[in-house]
Amino acid sequence: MSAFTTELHGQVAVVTFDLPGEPVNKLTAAVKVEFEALLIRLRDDADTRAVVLVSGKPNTFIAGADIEEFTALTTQAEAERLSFEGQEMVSRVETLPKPVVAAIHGACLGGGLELALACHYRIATDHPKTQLGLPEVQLGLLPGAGGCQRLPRLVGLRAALDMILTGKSERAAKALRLGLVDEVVPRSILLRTAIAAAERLMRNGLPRRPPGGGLPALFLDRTPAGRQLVYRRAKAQVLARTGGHYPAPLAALETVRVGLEHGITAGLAEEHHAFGQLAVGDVSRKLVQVFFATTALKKDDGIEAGSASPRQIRRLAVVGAGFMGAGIAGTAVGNVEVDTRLKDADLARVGKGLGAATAILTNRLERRRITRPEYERLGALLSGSDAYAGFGRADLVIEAVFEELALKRKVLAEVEAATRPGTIYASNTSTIPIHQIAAEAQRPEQVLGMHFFSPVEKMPLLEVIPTSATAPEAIVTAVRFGRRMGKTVIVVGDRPGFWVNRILSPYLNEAGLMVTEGVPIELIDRTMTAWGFPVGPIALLDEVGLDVAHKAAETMHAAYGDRMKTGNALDRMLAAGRLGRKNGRGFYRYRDRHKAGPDNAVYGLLGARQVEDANPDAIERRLVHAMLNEAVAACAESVVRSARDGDIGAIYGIGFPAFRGGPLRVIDDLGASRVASALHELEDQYGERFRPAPALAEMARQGGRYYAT
Ligand code: T1G
Repeated sequence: MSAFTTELHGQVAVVTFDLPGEPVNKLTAAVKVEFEALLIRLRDDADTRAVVLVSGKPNTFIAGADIEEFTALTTQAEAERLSFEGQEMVSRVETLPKPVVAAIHGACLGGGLELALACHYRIATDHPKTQLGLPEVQLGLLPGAGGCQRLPRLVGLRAALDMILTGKSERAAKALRLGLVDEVVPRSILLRTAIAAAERLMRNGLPRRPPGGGLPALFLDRTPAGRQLVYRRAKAQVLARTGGHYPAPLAALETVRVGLEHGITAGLAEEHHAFGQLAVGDVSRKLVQVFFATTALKKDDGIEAGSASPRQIRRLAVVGAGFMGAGIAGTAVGNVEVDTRLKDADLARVGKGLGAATAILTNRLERRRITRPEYERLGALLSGSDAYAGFGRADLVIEAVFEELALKRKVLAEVEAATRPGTIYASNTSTIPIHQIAAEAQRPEQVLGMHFFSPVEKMPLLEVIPTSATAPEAIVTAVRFGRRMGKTVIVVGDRPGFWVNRILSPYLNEAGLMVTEGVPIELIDRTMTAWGFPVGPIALLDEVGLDVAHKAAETMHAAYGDRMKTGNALDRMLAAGRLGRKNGRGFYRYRDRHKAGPDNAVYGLLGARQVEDANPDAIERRLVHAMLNEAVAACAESVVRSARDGDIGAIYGIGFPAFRGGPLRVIDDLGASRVASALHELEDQYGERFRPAPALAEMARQGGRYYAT
């Protein structure tokens, strides 16, 4: 069945792209063949003097090349050819002797945007689902159908690099400001406007687009010297962001440079050559696996499909107006647009929390993600109280009070008394088992955990933790609500620390032990950022807060015994009044809340003498294997339902390096027996906390893996 239908409106051929049987339009090999045949027909059809390309999908223009198709390619030559053919197809649009107008509603991404760039005019709808971007670098690729050549020529070098090197998408309003689209219209008049534009181009010829950007662009975008400056700065930024672990952005930058400095033909050749290299590389393979795992999780409600329906959440209440509670409230209002009441014991804290929640909206307003009217409307959804007034109307209550079991039980009892029987209660606890919190609950079937990560408005993961008593309806409601908040949600087992803090704890403990041994703080952190983490373990302790970390460590030690025993580092730091970033004094010094460097006084405080010849490889080996070993143990206890959930949880929860695929992929790549041997060596050297988990020893014996491929 054809992917394209054509209807003549006067002398304008309206081509509708609607890939049969697919939720989105993708550029497959078959689609390319059909589209190129259609272009020839349109070229030769005397009745057609202009073309409009529109999508038949509800919220997608074109989602790009078919990721499944090119990941099936095995050789660089095949991948290079796929890119070359994509370039050829797109060029045939640009060279069609009749104007082509792209009428864009919904996701216009990757090859979809590259196709639109080759059209002669672009109109986008102002709908929130309309996003334009070249996300290829997020898949370890680069735009391989001419995007690296056309985008810089349309919007300027700096704006193009900003999109290509990050893979970020832009909404229609920003796209218009950039010159990426020529008009933005409401969805209802998109087709009519596109046909009118096509007729105008038929009459008046193609639009001339004077280069924009003012004086800065005159030098930085349009002179070789200026562009050299831009290339150098862009490369430095990429390396600072990626640590050199991700080849795609660097290859994309080089492809853009070649095209601008040596002409589009050279640029296209560089583009398909680089695409071929990247597409068969391990980093791209890993990032595509992360993409498909994330996509699959969008449809995974954590319960047997169809076994329960989610309840509608019209009103949310959050208990605890601290950093996390305010973040949850602000993100819920901003993303779900739900009426949200923030409650705390005293009004001063409520006021502070409302301020922090509103700041999330203000940040979006300043970044022009929302308009002033939207800002006012969303802000009006927020309210606060030092009493449970209004909780009787809440459909979901999220508790985010201090990590104290007795306090959490008290709040649960108060909330149950103030809410309806059908109200769902979620604790944002980071380590305390939910069944302990719910031990005296009147309605345990409504109680579960929703563990957000800090800062809530930025971190993409949510752990939903049901107990054995939690009703499936409560689970699916929490999962769907978390997804509407913009989170990737994994449903995890009700064991202390759940998944992310379970695997993080031995890693942080080991780092703390190293500091008491005198291993330089900066060397520890630099070693792990070089390995691919966004921040090092010691800096992470300061970020989380040493009091919070200490509380969590106590819970984990009580639950798992000496394997999770922490040294006395945190005790001594707290005794000295050091809380980390939050009070400007931790393992690091802070100036105006910015990290100023390690505080050497810490070594004295911990009774440690700095070691001069600490070995980064030994640091990496200890810390990585501490985490891998715990991941195996937690998997064996079914803390996660699959290796997919475990890897996605680590990547989105603690920034585990995505190019490595996650802790369980790392174990598969290294091989269980090699990991077990390394742990035996570490056990001999540092003690039984490194003893391989029984499940790992078994995997080593059986040659077991977590993934089939
Ligand atoms: N290829 C293959 N499958 C895709 C796909 C794609 N490009 N995009 C989506 N799908 C599938 C997805 O796996 C899911 O499948 C279903 O469509 C619905 O997706 C030459 C080489 C478009 C914003 O990176 O960001 O172009 O699970 O649940 O929430 O330079 O999908 O139903 O079987 O996510 O409405 C670049 C990736 C490709 C865009 C829609 N393009 N897709 O989100 O639906 S590389 C991308 C998305 C490229 C060129 C290069 C999102 C979406 P299933 P969904 P959604």
